[in-house]
Formats: sequence, C-alpha cells, structure tokens
Amino acid sequence: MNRIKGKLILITGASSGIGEACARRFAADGATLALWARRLDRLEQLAAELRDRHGGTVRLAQVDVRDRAAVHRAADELVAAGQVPDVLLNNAGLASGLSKIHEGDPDDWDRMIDTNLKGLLYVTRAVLPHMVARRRGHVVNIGSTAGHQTYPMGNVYNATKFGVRALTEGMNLDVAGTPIRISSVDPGFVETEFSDVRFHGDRERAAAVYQGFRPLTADDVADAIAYVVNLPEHVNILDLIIMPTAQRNVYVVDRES
Ligand code: NDP
Ligand code: 8X3
Repeated sequence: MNRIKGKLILITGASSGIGEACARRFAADGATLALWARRLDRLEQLAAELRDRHGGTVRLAQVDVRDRAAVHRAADELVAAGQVPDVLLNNAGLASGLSKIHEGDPDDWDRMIDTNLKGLLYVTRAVLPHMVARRRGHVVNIGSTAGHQTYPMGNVYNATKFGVRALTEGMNLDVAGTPIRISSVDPGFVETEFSDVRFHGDRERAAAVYQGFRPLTADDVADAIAYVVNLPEHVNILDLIIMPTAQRNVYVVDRES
C-alpha cells in the first residue's frame, strides 16, 4: 500500500546523495516535495526533471540550515502557503576532515556541529510546532552508524551523530501525547559525495573509502527511508540501522585486497 502518495515531504540536503535519492523516490511515489539545500542550481535541475517525469509539485528553497533566520523564513513561506510538511527528512549533514582531536581543525568542528546538530535543531524548531498544532506529522532524522560507535579520528563527527541519536530519542519523548512519529535512519558506508566533502575535494582519498567492497547506494538508503515513512500511523521505527553486508560494524569491513 502506498501511504506516501499526496504527502508533503520536506527534505533538507536534497541537492545530492541520500536527500536527492529520497526526492526521486518520493516523487515517484506521488508525494509533493519541498527541497532545501545551498546549491539552488542543483535543486532546480532536479525539480525540472521530477516535474517532467512525474508531474507533481516541487517547491524549492535555497537554505543553509546553519542560518536560523533563513530556515525560519523558508518554513514560514511553506506554512503561509498552507503547506505544513507531513514528513520532515532532516538529512542535511556532513563530515569535515578526519584528524586526531589534538590535530583537528576547529573550523571543521564548527562546520559539523553547526550543520549536523544546530542545523537539524533549527529546522525542527521551525517545522515541528506546526505538526504539533495539526497533531499530524513524521520527523525522520538521518543519523549514522557513527552515532552508535566511535572510530579512530571520527571524534567530532561521531559526537554530532551520537547527538542526533539523543535528539531523536528526546524529540520522541517530547511529542508524547500526540500522534506524531519521530524516527532515525542510521546508515553505514554509502557512496555519495560524503567522502569528497569530508576530504575537502580529494577524490582519490574519497574513492578509497569504498574500495574492495560493495557499499550502499543512496537509493538503498532511500528504500529504507521510504519503508519507514510508508508504515501505517500506529507503527514507528525509532531507529533503523542499515549497512552494506560487507560492513560488520563501524570499522570492520570485509575488503578484497
Ligand atoms: P552528500 O554530501 O552527497 O549530501 C549532503 C547534502 O547535505 C547535500 O545535499 C548538501 O547540499 C547538504 N548540506 C550540507 N550542508 C548543508 C547546509 N549547511 N545547509 C543545507 N544543506 C546542506 O552526502 P550524503 O547524502 O551521504 O549525506 C546525507 C546525510 O547522510 C548526512 O547527514 C550524513 O551525515 C549522513 N550519512 C551519510 C553516510 C555516508 O556514508 N554517505 C552514512 C551515514 C550517514 P548543499 O551542499 O547543496 O547545501
Ligand atoms: C557516515 C558513515 O563511517 O563514513 O556517517 O562515518 S562513516
């Protein structure tokens, strides 16, 4: 049964990777979309393709989730148009750098904390009150296996994703007494632009992360997210961990040499 058709789904970080794959998947399932990211040109290209292929409504906004005023402006625009999201996919996020804590770059730390934690909070604070007022909605946070287990030099990225896990649990408690659902989908290795971003554009280093085994694709993760969103309203997946079969925990991966 398709319970996604007709829903309004707001996706942050829809210009690439998991967010983009979710936009494609939800558009195919008949959802109305609101897509946010900083790279508006990419969103425009994606929206044109989706409108062409599926004919549905796609709303775009250039939003840096670290900019609280911009987040509230974009959310207020949706609400003023009568478009309170049925589903908020808090996906925008990144790793920046991979260094020992005593050698780390504080600018990388700011980038991760401001995006993965504060950005997710700003978006949630702008959207969730409207869901609570309507007594309807579903927030899906993209966490990570890095929010369950630390790995060498993952330190601050790990901390942000452990934080996302705590926020998922906290939000879930805070909406008690409403029918709103709060979920987290926590992937292991997914081959997207994630490692290019982490290694500041060093493509070779990024590609090496996924060498010797078959990583998840963004579409694999979008399938899992669609499963979580499509469940009947009395069913909530609080936390779904999804990894490539070759990955056994955060750092044990069966690689062919
Ligand atoms: P990508 O780099 O491919 O996509 C990241 C998306 O986040 C882009 O659309 C980017 O858009 C957006 N984004 C980043 N910073 C901001 C910002 N300040 N404001 C708005 N949007 C922003 O990576 P993934 O698709 O892999 O990552 C998506 C999520 O999945 C992240 O939260 C990541 O931590 C998580 N994740 C990824 C895993 C992986 O192995 N790839 C595994 C586990 C979790 P733009 O640059 O246009 O703003
Ligand atoms: C991304 C997974 O292990 O590359 O959240 O940090 S990992």
